[in-house]
Amino acid sequence: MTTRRDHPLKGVLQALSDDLKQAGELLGMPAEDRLKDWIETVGAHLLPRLSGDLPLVAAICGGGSSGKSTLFNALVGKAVSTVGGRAGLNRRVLLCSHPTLFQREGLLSLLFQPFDCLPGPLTDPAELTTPGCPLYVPSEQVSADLLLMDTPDFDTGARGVYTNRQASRQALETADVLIYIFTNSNYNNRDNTDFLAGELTHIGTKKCFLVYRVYPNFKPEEIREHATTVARNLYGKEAANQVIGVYRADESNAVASGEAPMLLSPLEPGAPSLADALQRLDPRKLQPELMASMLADTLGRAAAFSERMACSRQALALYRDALRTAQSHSVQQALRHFPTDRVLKRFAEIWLQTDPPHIKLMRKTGAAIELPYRGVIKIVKLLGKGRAGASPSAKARVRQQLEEDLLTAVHELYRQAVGPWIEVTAAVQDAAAKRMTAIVETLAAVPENELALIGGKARMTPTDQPGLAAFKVPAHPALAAEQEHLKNLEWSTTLQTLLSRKELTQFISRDVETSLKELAEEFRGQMGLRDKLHQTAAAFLNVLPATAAITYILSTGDPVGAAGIKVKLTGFFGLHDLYALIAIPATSGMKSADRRLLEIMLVPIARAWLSDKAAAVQKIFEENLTGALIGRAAQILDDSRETLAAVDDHLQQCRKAAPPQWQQTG
Ligand SMILES: Nc1nc2c(ncn2[C@@H]2O[C@H](COP(=O)(O)OP(=O)(O)OP(=O)(O)O)[C@@H](O)[C@H]2O)c(=O)[nH]1
Ligand SMILES: [Mg+2]
Repeated sequence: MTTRRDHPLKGVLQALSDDLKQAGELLGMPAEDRLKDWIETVGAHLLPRLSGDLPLVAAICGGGSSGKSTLFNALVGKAVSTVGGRAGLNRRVLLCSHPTLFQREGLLSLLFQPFDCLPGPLTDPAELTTPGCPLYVPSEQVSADLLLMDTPDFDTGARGVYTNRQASRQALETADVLIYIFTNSNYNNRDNTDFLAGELTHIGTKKCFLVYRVYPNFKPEEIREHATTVARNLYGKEAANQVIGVYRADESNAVASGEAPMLLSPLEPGAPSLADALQRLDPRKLQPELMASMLADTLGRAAAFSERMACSRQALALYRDALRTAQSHSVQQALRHFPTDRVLKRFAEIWLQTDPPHIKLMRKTGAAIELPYRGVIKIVKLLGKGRAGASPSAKARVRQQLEEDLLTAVHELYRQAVGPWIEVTAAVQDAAAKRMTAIVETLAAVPENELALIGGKARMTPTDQPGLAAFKVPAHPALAAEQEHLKNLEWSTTLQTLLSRKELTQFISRDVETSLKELAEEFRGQMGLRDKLHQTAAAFLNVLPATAAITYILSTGDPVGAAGIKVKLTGFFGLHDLYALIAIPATSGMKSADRRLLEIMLVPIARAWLSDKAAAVQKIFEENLTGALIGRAAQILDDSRETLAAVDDHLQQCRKAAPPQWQQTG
């Protein structure tokens, strides 16, 4: 919700946060802790700071029994917070400010958004010793520009489980400045300073005061030395700029017995008292500095997320391409043993039957074969001798072989589709393979610890076969749900369904007729009247089954020098060109000129037929296996393109909307 006093940055920052959240969800990184943390921090701590004038929030923090509540009471001028010898006494946050602050409508709910409940007035101090919502108490002694917090300790507990850390963390994240109180027994406790250092620099860098509760006989040099250790442990090299005052609080029996308030004195002579220093901290001065460092941090991290997300998008495109390439391989696998001989023979029959009447007449009179292709008759006779019909058992064998090929191909594709990796070879010359190679190179820059976001490290390595490269591409986290769905399918049932599907049966046998008829018509159309080739076609086709005996191989390289007729098939994703090699027995006694003629006839038929079948197999694969993955990937790629463009746009707008005093220099 925006109000009149909201800074213009608030709207764009909110939009940036929404975009990043959406992009994270699209790209399968909702569980990414750093993104979640960023979104929460922006919502809880940065956006509220863009809503008009806020008081300066100063939180007193430290280990159990270090004297936090005693210090709080001294600063607010009355014994309101519970004090005691048992470490971990305070379980809740206690707030104090001028009474007018608590009358400002909506202020507390804005500041305490990260807590699940709104602060209520303190009625019974005993409530502070039970966990619950923050409580507040007004005091005339504190200005309305300052909100002081007494916080639960962050070190009571055992074996790494700290009772009050969560409550303490929430309070510290809400604060603009911290007052860290420590004693001689815990000043060098790294566990404490490490925790605090994390909070101080969680988003931007917060400044702090140090209060050392010491024995009166401690010399200033000793105090300075210990305070320096603490400061260094908190901020490293930046310590001198970030610690804005060091105070000593001498141990006193009067304080212990509650007869006197804690007395603080600045370590540096002439420095203001802590109360004065706090009152003098102008929120309008301190906050721009904090805002500048918070914004720099926030926008820097957002830019890093956007970069990572762009990588994730690329990784998804890579996965989709690899899957489609694997699918092409499986199509190739499924078409390995297609019965070219039967196809060609039947085509010849159809061709003859569908000849126009005048051609039929010409054929009877012998006119047709007077035309340019002499020698055809001779070949027909020659080859006709070897012709063999397909027996019923041969037909059954062919069918079985086809089924086997198809099942092997489906199995292989399923394994790739549900696996953590796709491993596939692709022709380096192919456009898809070039794109995949480029993506693999870009993604090589993703650091080890970020690889989980894109599923793992993608690789491309050359193979023994020239022109072929091997790709190993991790499954993308954004497709986890679709992969899981595929995994959960009962595989044997899926196969059953697949095998019983109408189009599959048709693929294997029945629609042969229709396709061939269509093919014959198409050829006639293409040849035109001037082309007399078709008149001799029938003669050829009649004997082709014996000639092209019938084996063909599908390979992804050009079978240079191989004996037989090469049929180049294009349009297989990731495979560049596929070659079907149709073998012609050397014994056929064909002259090279006749062979060329045969090739002219045979190549288009084989190409059209195989392309048609390849499309049919691919359709079966997509409908049953890969479609959900490929479709979802395409959709995410589309949606995330827009979302990431919006992220970058809003990032720029945020940078522009930040006033100069919020721009970090150096
Ligand atoms: N002798 C002496 N005792 C002090 C002084 N300041 C605090 N104490 C005692 O130290 C004990 C702990 O003080 P608290 O102010 O409750 O400490 P705290 O950090 O709020 O403790 P928790 O709320 O339990 O985390 C109490 O018994 C105080 O009376 C001091 O300056 N001198
Ligand atoms: Mg306390």
